[in-house]
Amino acid sequence: MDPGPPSKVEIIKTTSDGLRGPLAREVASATSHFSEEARQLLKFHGAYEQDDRDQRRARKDAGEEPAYRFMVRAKLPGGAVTADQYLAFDDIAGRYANGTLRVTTRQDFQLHGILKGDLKASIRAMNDALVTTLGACGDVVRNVVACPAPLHGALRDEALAMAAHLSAHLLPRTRAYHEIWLDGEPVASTRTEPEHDPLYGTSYLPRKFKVGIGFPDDNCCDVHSNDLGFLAVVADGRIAGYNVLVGGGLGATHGKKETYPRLASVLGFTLPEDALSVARAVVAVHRDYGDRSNRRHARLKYVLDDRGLEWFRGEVERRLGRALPVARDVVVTGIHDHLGWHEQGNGASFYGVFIENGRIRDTEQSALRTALREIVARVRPGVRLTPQQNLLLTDIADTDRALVELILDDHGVRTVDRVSTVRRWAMACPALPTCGLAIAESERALPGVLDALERELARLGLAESPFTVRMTGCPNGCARPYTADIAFIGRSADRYTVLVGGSLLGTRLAATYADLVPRDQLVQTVLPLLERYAAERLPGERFGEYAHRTRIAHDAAREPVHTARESVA
Ligand code: SRM
Ligand code: SF4
Repeated sequence: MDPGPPSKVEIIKTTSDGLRGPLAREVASATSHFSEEARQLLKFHGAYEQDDRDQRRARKDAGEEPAYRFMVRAKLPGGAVTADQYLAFDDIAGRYANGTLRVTTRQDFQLHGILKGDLKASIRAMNDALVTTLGACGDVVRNVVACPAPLHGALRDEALAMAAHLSAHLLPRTRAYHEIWLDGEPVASTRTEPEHDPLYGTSYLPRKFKVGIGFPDDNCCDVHSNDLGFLAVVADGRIAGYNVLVGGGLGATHGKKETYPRLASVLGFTLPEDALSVARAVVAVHRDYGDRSNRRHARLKYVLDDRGLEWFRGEVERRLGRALPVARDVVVTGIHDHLGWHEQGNGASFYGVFIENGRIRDTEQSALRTALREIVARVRPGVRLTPQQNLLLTDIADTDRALVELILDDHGVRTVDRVSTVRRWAMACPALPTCGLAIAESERALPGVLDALERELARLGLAESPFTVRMTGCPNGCARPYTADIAFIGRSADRYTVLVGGSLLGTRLAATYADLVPRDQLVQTVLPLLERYAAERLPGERFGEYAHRTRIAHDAAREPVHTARESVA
């Protein structure tokens, strides 16, 4: 295979001297934005240069430069933060960002609207709270997702500990981050030896790399959407090991068949203590064989499809120096969103707060951000972010339950019993006005679409049926629309491609049903399907399964990963 010339980003990485490039100088300069080289390197440090797209046209017409703003993403393995860390994020959001906190689909916090002059102070303040942004973006291993619910038994704790362990050991080794943001040793000049990074070398990975840990009875992490997934094999109440899944990824480009969403394939099995070495081996195969010429073809899924699963297993085993045990017979059967009250088993409870599209903010209707700040300051719970963009308040003593409810109620926060089933399971990516890649609205549009959908579902007697509606402003798939029961994917300004037939469990891809649908006709477009579903569904059959079984979509939905007995809570 002719590898082709290295892409521009490859050259920037290799010549960056461990992700330094011109960053330190440009951070210190009084400009509103960065050069292309610094902008690319900035991502590895957890920040994106954006501009306020609502202002773009007017500023251009007025001959002004774009309204540059920065997004900073903190890397939070398993979505776990302490009360103090939560309060620090809340403070940074108010002090330097746009006054909102965004829970991401990978259990991170994102802050939007930061001015370049405040970037260093923001990142520093996160580090003061013992949180890093290093590797939250860029061509490295991203945040490791794991079920955040502190349920009975030690299973979840084990998975969470593994997420933290993998994350810490798969970070880039460079000291550039400390030098640039935390005023560590001076940049480059005093170093005589280049830093050695045995995993990432000097060119890092060809593309982002995502790791997830899932449970068969609770795939809240959509483990099959990750480049590397660990699906727990539970025996005698403990995690006996993990099935290793490789090559998941959802990004696609409209009209380009050579890019596509893909669910991960089963590679083998690992004991928990060997998971890190397996992860290193899989990452190394991506590093060595990923496409460094064409970034659209650079994810691990394309290495796998171009070269085959057997070849891939051989490469992983060669790096491990041993054969990978055969995968155990495990299927995904359930998913939970962990909302509402749940016993933790130690005299404490946790409460899952519904956060619409992950955006924590105060509005006229609900002072969600203030309520959470007050609860965290007074009750001092643990805080966990979920891969469904929600937030769990953990370790709440029984005596504090009433106080938590009172504070939420006083601030007009909708408790989960007052949120419709369809809204509870829905997700949207940020899209406009922050995302530079958005071609249509998403986070700002989905609530209105759901208002209309809720009315129809109630009329059809489907108000209690759980299924996922996911919207994105472009085909990159940030809210994981390709595994949704119903997906609206931005196609052009205010028009969407409609997909149906995915699975709430994340084990089946949806297929295209309609294209270029205007936003105000989205509900009308899926309505005939919902009517048929209401009339023809089998007992217990969910919408995605029905759509898949009856092949109502144009391109027949791809085969599921597993035929599963499904349970939802
Ligand atoms: Fe994403 C790029 C937001 C999860 C696939 N994603 C972006 C950027 C950074 C836009 C950019 O490159 O300029 C978005 C920033 C928007 C903003 O204003 O905040 C963005 N992605 C998000 C978040 C915040 C969406 C959300 O609603 O929470 C999620 C942050 C996760 C995190 O904390 O790390 C987010 N992105 C995902 C997921 C879902 C997942 O990982 O579970 C996917 C699909 C899975 C996958 O990676 O295949 C995803 N994002 C992409 C892609 C397509 C990658 C590809 O292989 O083609 C891009 C574009 C790119 O990388 O070039 C992208
Ligand atoms: Fe931006 Fe597209 Fe991701 Fe939405 S799906 S956040 S529009 S890149």
